[in-house]
Amino acid sequence: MRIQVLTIFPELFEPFLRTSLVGRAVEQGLLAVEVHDLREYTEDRHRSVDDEPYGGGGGMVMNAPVWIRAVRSLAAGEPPARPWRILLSPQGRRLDDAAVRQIATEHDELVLLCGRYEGIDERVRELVVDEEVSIGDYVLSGGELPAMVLIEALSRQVPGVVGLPKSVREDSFRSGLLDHPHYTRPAEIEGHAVPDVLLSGDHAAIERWRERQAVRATWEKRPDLLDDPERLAALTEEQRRELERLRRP
Ligand code: 4HQ
Repeated sequence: MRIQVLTIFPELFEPFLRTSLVGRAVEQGLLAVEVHDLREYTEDRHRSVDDEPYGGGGGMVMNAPVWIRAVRSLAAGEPPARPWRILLSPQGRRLDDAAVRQIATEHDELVLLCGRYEGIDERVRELVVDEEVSIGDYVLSGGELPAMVLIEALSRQVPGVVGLPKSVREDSFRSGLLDHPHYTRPAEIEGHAVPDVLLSGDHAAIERWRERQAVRATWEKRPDLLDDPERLAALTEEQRRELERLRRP
């Protein structure tokens, strides 16, 4: 997968792209990320990218012409022959697991537009954006953190990036639910013990316990996830029985 980013703060991406899972994916050539400084596409002496809003009011608005030049120079033509253009914005489709998977499967090349200030001239959306994506209902100062969130989530969908085949398999096994609790040493902390089954060495029993715990965690913390028929259909027999017990104790 190849991702190009447009931003006035390219330096924000440097440690992120060098570190951890994303860093390794880039190093291994599984993921290519190119960060472009929007100011490189300005044509005035001061390299300005914003101006006062028509109609007045506070704040500044990012200029359309510089964005349009930049996006077209990175992603010319028509899809699927050119990269898919995503604007990070609170007005976008809310990012969730289904959206991440869809973007990852449908598009091999992306351009991510990271805005700043009070927003971007509406003509940018109209002329050079294919899709708007939001990472949640809160207001940030720029699209850079949302772009990094999207890049990290997408990278995990690229084959070969998430290393351990075992954890991937067990992940999809419990797919769509919250994770079961995790423990490591010591076996007891201030009277809080690790559940016995995890020390039993009985791997089948441990797997059944984890499946049940995933259902319980979801029931207690995110019951809305259990309203989704797709998720219910993906439950194992063990998980179905646990859900029955929770529903009528
Ligand atoms: N932004 N999810 C960029 C966001 C946001 C979000 C606000 C985007 C500021 C300039 N983006 N503008 N939430 O809060 O994606």
